[in-house]
Amino acid sequence: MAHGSRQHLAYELFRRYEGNPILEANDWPYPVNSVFNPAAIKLPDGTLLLARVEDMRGFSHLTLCKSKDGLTNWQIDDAPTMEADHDSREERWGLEDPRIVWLEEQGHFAITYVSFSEGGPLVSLAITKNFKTFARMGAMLPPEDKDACLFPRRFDGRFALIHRPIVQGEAHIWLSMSPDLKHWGDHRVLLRTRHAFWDGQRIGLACQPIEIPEGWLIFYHGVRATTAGQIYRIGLALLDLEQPWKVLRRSEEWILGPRAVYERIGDVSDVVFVTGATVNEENNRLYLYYGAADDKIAVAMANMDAIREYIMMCPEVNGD
Ligand code: BMA
Repeated sequence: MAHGSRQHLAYELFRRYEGNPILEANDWPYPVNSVFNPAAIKLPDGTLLLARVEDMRGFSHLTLCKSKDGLTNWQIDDAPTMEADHDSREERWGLEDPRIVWLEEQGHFAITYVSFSEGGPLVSLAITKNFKTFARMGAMLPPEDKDACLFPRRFDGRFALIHRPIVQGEAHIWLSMSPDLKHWGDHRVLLRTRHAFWDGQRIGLACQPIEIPEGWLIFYHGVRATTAGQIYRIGLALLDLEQPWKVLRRSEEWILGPRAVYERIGDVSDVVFVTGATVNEENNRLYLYYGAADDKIAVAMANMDAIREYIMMCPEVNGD
């Protein structure tokens, strides 16, 4: 497949919802500075977002929003749904950037989020069945670590976590394994930053892994440092279905980047930061939920078959 036509497909793969942004600080039932970077999951009665909400101290908490069609008429909790546990030293400065998966075997949802304090950001785990009561399982790995999500099932009896530690100043995406969600090992780099590319400075997982027949679709954000500041865009990789530490393919180009005014201008300009996705069976579309310029929530959609066609056109990755 010619490289030009693949770039063409990448350019037009995702369509922004015409009602964007779907959620902003003004929609909130209580005073807040900004709402962004939401986890997303599809439930039988609609779509649930767990939004990152920044208060006017600059600290974040998480608030639940529900909508039947995942686009309009959001019911927003009238108080924070998950607040920092101030008795725990790890989250004195708040909770950020959650991701959600449904653990079928365990029969509950797993929320991985960033706990922030003077010790540095780290990834914590909370378990829930109903999004009303949450069992806090504590820190998963030491700081500095962000952008984490579990896979919805185990591999040879072990859970797998994608995360993004900073190691010797480098920000690559890692994969770690655990028999019990508490003890983590077999740490390895999954995807590396690519010098000179759009994702040359830092990368991190975007939404939860999406299972397709060809493998696990991994959306990730990539950062480029420019003289005018940093640009956050989204790319795509494909992992082996049974051995998710094997990267099969990776997009050379980004598939979503700041272009609309609400992505270009905000608290942090030029940021598209995807943290949640749902698969809409009715129209065979993937909905990507993202923080736009760090102060509002937007959604972009693509046909699942077109995403599969695109990722299978992307270059194969041969080991690391
Ligand atoms: C990252 C995270 C995100 C944020 C992004 C852009 O480091 O902290 O929460 O959206 O920067 O500012």
